[in-house]
Amino acid sequence: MRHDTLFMRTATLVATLTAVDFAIAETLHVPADHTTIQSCIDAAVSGQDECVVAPGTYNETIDFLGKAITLRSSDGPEATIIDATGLNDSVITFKSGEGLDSVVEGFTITGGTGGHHPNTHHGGGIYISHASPTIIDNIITKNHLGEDTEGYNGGGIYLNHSNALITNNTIEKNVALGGGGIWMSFSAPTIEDNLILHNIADDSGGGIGISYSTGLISRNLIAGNRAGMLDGGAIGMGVSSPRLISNAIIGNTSGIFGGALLIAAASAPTIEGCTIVGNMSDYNFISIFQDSSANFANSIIVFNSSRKEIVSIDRPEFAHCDGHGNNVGQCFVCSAFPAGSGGNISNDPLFVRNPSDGGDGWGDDPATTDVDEGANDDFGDLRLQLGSPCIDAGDPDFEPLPGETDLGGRARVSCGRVDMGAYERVQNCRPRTDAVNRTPQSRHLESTSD
Ligand SMILES: [Ca+2]
Ligand SMILES: [Ca+2]
Ligand SMILES: [Ca+2]
Repeated sequence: MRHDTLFMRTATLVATLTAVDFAIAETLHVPADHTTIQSCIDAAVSGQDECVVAPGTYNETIDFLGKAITLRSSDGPEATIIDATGLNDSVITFKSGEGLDSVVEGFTITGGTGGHHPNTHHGGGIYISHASPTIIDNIITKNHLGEDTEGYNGGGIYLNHSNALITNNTIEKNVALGGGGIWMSFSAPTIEDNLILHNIADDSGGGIGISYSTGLISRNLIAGNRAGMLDGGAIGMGVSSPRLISNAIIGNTSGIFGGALLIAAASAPTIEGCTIVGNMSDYNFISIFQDSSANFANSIIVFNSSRKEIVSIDRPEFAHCDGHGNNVGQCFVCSAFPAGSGGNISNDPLFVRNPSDGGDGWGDDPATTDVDEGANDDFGDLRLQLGSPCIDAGDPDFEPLPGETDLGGRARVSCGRVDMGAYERVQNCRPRTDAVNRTPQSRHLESTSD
């Protein structure tokens, strides 16, 4: 009897260990195994299974339910569409403490109107609160937060208390009150290698709206976004200090302040290796105020414009930047840009091709419903031509992170010294003949008097 008991215990223990050690991760197929995406997530075992979705259009909304699983398409975002049209909610929701091992990969995410609060809608495409999932390789487009609600942020993606990873997505033509493309509050996400295009914020932050947040925003193309009535065409921030690294910020507009950037309410971002070109607003295209500061380094800030004079703003710091061709006298950068000191210059950067709005402005003007003025926007080719004054003109002491690349995916530093702007030019690294016999000190003096 005693022997039997011991045997049974041992058998139970072995069975338990076997179940744990040899659990087979299952790939669940939609619609073959589960007719809807949500029913697949309902069935999936957290930390173990994945849901793979076949091409098609799925009219549903998704909640990850806290599960550490990968939800991916078999054939990529163009062929696999989650459309929440008519369902009056966010398309995908993370609100149960999900971490980076909860993954959405390879979908078109559209038709969302946000949800989750009685009178306010947030997160048309993806709603993330107190969770930090991975959002990769999706097209998040034409999500439009309801206009009859009291407040609504994050047309494409809404982040609240989140350290999410958002990478390799196209976030395009979403509409919200704040943060047309992305909204973040109390968050520190990583937003890398995305196209953030033609989103509209009726209020602030056409591309990205940032509130009480930090985080890393790097290697994104942020272009043609619009903050209609207020400010921050590309990015609007308050009480925030994110790092903006190697982004191209092109052709964004706002109704009042900061066609490119609004930096307000004790914000203190760093802007490094960025190319900021062709942005437009009524007042200064980079607006910095309410005890805010901004450190610009190794960046190109050219051909931007503002229609009216400056109002009160705080002074940014510039080091090794090119400020050139900005609309004269009507913006901070053009009137007070410190060319000739701190490694700053004022020269045409010689882009391969300058951006052009096609003659009818950047982005779709909502006032004209019959024509999309954004359709002819050309965001140019902002790589540097041979002979550009921005080549090897960045901070000589700049050290890239291991594996860090420029916006085009090349090494961030070529020829021993970083270039200004988002794109590094790779070329033959011959020593300049005029510099051969100079000491480092004399070269330094020359560079500061450019
Ligand atoms: Ca246009
Ligand atoms: Ca229009
Ligand atoms: Ca270089």
